[in-house]
Amino acid sequence: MSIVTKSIVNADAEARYLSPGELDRIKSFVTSGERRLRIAQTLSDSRERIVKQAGDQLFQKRPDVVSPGGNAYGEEMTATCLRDLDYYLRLVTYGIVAGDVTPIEEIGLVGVREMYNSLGTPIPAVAEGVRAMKSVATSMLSAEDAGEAGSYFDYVIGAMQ
Ligand SMILES: CCC1=C(C)/C(=C/C2=NC(=C\c3[nH]c(/C=C4\NC(=O)[C@H](C)[C@H]4CC)c(C)c3CCC(=O)O)/C(CCC(=O)O)=C2C)NC1=O
Repeated sequence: MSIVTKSIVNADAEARYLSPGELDRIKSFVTSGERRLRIAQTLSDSRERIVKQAGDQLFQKRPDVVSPGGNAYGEEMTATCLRDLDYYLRLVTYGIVAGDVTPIEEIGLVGVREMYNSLGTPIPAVAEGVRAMKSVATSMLSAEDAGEAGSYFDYVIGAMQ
């Protein structure tokens, strides 16, 4: 839910007007809109490159995951692993557009530990892959845009610690 919808739902639940604080937060959401959309566009356009380079970095750092016995060993499993990175990049773009981590949380982080544990997927290695995507993605952005985008990647990484 975006900050706009959320504020309206909260205010209407109490049958009141939006408070000055809520209007301030909506104002900063609106004024940062163009920047957030620009960032999401860049990351969406570059998704293949970001996922590919981050995968290369991850497998260099964690050769065990693509070695025999590793969770991402074999062409099909490696492709599934890269698909998961692409999922998280997509969710990061949702968060950036919404100006809110809730979509990332609800779609990709609730129950994630249990899921990866049951698949035998090492969560620290997934976090490493997301960290690599952050580094590739932010290198394509201005310092200010990188700061904004970086915080959403950090949110995902933090949830996987
Ligand atoms: C959008 C929200 C969403 C997420 C996040 C998601 C993740 C997800 N990753 C899966 C599998 C998997 N995920 C990985 C990922 C990896 N293995 C490693 O060693 C690496 C560290 C890592 C890549 C970074 C692998 C290899 C599998 C297949 C495991 C298997 O089939 O045994 C599966 C099991 C079903 C399937 O294969 O599709 C799910 C549900 N699905 C979703 O709908």
